[in-house]
Amino acid sequence: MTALLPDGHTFPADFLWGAATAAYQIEGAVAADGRTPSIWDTFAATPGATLGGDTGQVAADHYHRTQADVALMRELGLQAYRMSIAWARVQPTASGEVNPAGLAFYDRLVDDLLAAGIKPAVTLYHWDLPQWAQDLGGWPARDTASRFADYTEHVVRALGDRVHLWTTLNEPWCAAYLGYASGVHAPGITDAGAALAAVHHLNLAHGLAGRVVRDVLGPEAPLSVTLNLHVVRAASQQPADLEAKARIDAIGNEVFLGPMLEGRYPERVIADTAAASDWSFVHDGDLETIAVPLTVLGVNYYSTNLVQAGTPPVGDGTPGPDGHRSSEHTPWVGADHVEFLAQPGPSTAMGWNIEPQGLVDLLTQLHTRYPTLPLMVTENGAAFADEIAPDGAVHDERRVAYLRDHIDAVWQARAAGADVRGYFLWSLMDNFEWAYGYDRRFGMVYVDYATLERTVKDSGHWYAALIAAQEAAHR
Ligand code: IFM
Repeated sequence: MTALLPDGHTFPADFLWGAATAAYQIEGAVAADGRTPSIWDTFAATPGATLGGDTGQVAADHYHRTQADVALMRELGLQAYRMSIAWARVQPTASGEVNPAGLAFYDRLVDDLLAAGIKPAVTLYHWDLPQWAQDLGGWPARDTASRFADYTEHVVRALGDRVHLWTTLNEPWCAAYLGYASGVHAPGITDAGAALAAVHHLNLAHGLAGRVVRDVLGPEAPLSVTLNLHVVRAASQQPADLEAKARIDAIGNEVFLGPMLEGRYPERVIADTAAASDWSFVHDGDLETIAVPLTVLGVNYYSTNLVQAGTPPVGDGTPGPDGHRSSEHTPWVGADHVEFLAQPGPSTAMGWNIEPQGLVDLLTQLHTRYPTLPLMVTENGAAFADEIAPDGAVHDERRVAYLRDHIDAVWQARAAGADVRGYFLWSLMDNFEWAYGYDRRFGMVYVDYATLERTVKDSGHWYAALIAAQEAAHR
């Protein structure tokens, strides 16, 4: 087996080792026990929206296999599991009435996890907005933030202090810009002004929901948000290329970090996007609400971006798969005259370049900027075209190498002073990779979509061995 980590690269005893998934990507059972459609059910049913027309109808059928999946997590030695809740299971209609069967599913799952010695880390929103909420205006509508806070209150009261970490949103960048600007994600809208309103209302939803978590569970309740911060590099030190980098930083990162951690929208975000919006959706008091103090900042990292001054970008900045509908619209609102460059070196099946140093840079820079804010890697992983080998195993050595190098990057960031408290591998199992359907496999557990049988890949065995070795180092 591939070496675990370089000798002596030991993490502290309380460093949290976990894996992550999201409701729509694994659960299936889209009409079970009172659940109603989310925007992803509607979007995936739209011809051409996802690769191969794939939908989350069955996904990995986790809804019907939770006990076996939790047993598998235990076998792997996971200390924590990051999951998300499907809002449309909890509040299936616009009345906001709670569906007890929907909540009961998560109640049992949390209990099963705890019984297996696994800490539940719960994300309240991982992109599956109820369709009814979209019909009322979706994230561009202010009321969606209040509705999210109401939903949060029901979930937090039900699961309470059994949850190790509450995360309000996963990657609001994707929800806002891929959902409402480039339209490659649900609900498939292409309206730059709507995307900016969505950004603000997602930020507001984070603040309102975070305050609900604290109101219900107390001021020390563990609270986070997960951001897919972009590591952006300029192709040269020429002023025009540096300006291109600053624009992507602003619209990709600062538009969330600013309000959430500093209680302000940077002036350049407003200025750069003036052609699309006057930002009149920001009301007095919103920024104070959004800047709810966090226990830890969740960081998702996969790759880096290289930009230069040039023609406006199209699509989502990554190569689209053959035959997949590629958007003519850019998610990079206000970033005209920025060009994304292909990067040399190896990449994953997503076309994303493999660069562990980007994770070191991201974590150390965040620590320098927010020295008292602990960090958690809430997603990191790689898609490759895995297959079951004749010996019945999945020999995914490129994923093993990716994980080893990135986990060691976390170690290096810690050694440089960054206060990183945990690492969640994306993903526990192969799942519905949004617009790419089932064509991209991120799991450390292989899912045979015909039989739904699970097979632990070599990367899963490697990760289990790593966790065991890290634990043993503290005995
Ligand atoms: O599958 C997604 C996940 O839902 C959010 N972060 C990135 C992953 C890989 O694309």
